[in-house]
Amino acid sequence: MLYPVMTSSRSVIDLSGIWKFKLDDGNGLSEGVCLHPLKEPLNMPVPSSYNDLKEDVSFRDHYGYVFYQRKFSCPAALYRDQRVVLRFEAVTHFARVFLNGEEIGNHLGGFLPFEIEIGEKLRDDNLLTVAVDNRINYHTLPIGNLEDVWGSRGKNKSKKKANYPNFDFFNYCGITRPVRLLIMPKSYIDDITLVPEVVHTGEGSGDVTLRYQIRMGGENICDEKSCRVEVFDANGISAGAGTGLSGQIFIKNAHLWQPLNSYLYTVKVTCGEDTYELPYGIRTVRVDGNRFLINEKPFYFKGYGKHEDTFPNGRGENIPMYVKDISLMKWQGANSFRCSHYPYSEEIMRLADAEGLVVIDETPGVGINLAFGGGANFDGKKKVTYDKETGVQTFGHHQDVIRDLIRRDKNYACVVMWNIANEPDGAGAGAYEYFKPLFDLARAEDPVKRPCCMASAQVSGGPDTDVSARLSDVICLNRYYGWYEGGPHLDEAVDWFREELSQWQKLGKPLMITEYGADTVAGLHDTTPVMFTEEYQLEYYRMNNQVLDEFSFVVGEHLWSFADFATGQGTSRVQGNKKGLFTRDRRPKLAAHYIKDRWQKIPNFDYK
Ligand code: GCB
Repeated sequence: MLYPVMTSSRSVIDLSGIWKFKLDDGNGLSEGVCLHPLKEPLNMPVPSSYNDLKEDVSFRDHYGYVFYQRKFSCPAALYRDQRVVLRFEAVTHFARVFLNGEEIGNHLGGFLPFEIEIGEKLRDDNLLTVAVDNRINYHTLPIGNLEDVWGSRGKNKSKKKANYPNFDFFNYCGITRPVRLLIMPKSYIDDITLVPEVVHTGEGSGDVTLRYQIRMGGENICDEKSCRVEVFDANGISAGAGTGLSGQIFIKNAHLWQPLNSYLYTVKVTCGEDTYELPYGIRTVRVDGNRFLINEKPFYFKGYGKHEDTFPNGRGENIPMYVKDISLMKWQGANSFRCSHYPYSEEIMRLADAEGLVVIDETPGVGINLAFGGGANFDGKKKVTYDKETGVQTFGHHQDVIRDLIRRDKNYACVVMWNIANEPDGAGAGAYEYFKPLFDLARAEDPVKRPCCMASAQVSGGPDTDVSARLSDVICLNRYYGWYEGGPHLDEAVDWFREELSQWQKLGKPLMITEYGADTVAGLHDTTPVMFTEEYQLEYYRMNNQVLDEFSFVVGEHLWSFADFATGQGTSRVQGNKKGLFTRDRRPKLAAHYIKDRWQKIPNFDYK
């Protein structure tokens, strides 16, 4: 799915701004509120999560639908005889879209774009209403529980109908990314797939055969011969061209995209009346034995898992913060991050491509674990994650999000690996049967066959029990030795961590730590490093890093987490998760300086 850009044949009209907004009282849809102007609406920005923008817990934790509405007009001269598409970059989690009193489409899944053709339906003045459902359950990704399994541990349980996330981040919702009108020729470029074959010729250069495939959509598909694909270098000089809907272009001595040393070509496609331009980096990535190779050189991941989480946007797109975050990453000597735990805005993917940040791209497959912490079993009934009747019912939707994610992100050089899920029940009965077809799907869908992984939970055990041993190309462990496991006894946790890594080493695959961290309340200090102080976080990382450095098959360290972030309420969360190296407003904690010092000494390549 192509990102919306303006070209000589395409217009993009941004519908961002203040929309009308209303919480549903449970009857809105049946009373037809989406068909007429909303009565007594609030004002609400798009894009943004709505949760933190008005006061009161009943607003922030509202359960069910909310309604967004705006009027718009579009100059007829712009869209006459053109294809008009309404594009939503992300609506969390389920959207029903109404235009001029008619329901025109819906979409499940809160983190990927969807489009609806509206050409015939446009009038001079239009009323657009979006009903957004924030409810999560065993059918959605991420997974929600039907009762509060993480909160009160006493015998008195809330009977409230509410969202009970089976994951550790606040369930921010709404129209979180832009809404746009796209206007393009009726015969249009629907998709571009690029597959480079690279003969490496030197540091950052190679002879490249770029195979391309163009898919056209719409009416009167143009003559194949009218299709021209041209590659321009960063100075705008032509580097090669081809004709036809598929073909190959040879680029001698091409400039490769490298971590922290980005180089982007522009691929310009013209077919019939339509033109599209794609920034495109050329690089190779593969696993070889227990090494992770980028451009055939052993890469070491230094970075973080993070969240799209800022105040007061919630999960709403925050472009200045994307720029700031990447600046902080570079300040610290990081070279990579993981889109935990859902696909991020394409703005940050494009930025990572441009800035040379390496990205592990992730589906919203989080919470697929009903065995977690005993949580879901508190009522005494054993819940089995993959039970066909009582377990999660997400397999079909999981396939959809894998397809849609890869279709969206397949051409990004920054993306080097697909993470299929975060901390699923990797040792549960049925885990292999659930995940094997999903790994197969990702491998089949990706034209350049990037490695695939899952971020494994400690509760899934070691290589004998965790299905990731069989499925992942890179073993990715979320481990909390010295925090959940053995905290505060760092002197013992160090041995347990070492012992576990020795087990995984026998597999002969590369391994990276995709999460490790300790909750740290900024400003809490002590001469004795006790848990939650900045000093403890520092000692925690020192201990863990010492172990990581002992193992040559460890190809990376992603700290948890880049910055503090909002979560649901619970006895172990102090106004959110405090494992950030930075506070939520991006101030460094003590350990951030230690990590900076460490990472600046660790090269991106050939560390081990
Ligand atoms: C994890 C999860 C992450 C949590 C983290 C924590 O393993 O993947 O979503 O936030 O632990 O801090 O507990």
